[in-house]
Amino acid sequence: MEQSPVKQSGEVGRAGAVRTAKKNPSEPAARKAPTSGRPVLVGVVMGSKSDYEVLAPAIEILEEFDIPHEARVVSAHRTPDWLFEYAEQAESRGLRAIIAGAGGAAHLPGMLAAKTLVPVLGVPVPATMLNGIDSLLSIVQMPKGVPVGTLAIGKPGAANAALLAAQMLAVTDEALRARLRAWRAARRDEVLAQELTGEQGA
Ligand code: RP5
Repeated sequence: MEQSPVKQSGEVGRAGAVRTAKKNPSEPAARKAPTSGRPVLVGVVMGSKSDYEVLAPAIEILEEFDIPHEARVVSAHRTPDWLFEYAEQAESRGLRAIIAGAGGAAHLPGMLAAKTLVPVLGVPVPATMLNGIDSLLSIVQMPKGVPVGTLAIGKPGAANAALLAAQMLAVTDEALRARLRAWRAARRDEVLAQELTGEQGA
């Protein structure tokens, strides 16, 4: 069995128990401690630390909506045992959604989905010469029976994955629903306030 990179980061053990020790608070994974000791509801996992920048908008949205979450590196092809463990424990740990981003062949979302009934939202990461088209096709083309909700390539997809997770949670959370309504209204108002200048408005 391979060692969990998350365990190595000093944040979470293989059993999924949250640890407080952090080797380096500036590390992306270390910054993503579960909020206020509340149970984690959304897991954000990525195939490599190099995917973090693309997944960051998902984390920012979850923080904005005050949704307890965690961020973990889980590689389908380099840490398959850790992937199985994460997926197998997701339901008992109380996760309500998993956002999974990966580049290249991007089998992480599909493999997670194969091992848990917790809904998996896949984010294709542009990490190769194919700029995420490879990951998009890999994630979206799950055979019938094991669905992965697939979002757009890159940061917009990551943000939308978090918004979708929030909307899923809002089905049973009126306060969160109100925050989502307010967020949408703010986006509407931003657009209504936009004015074209000079030749743009001709
Ligand atoms: C995938 O390979 C990861 O999701 C990442 O997008 C890509 C490259 O990984 P690194 O070589 O940067 O670790 O598994």
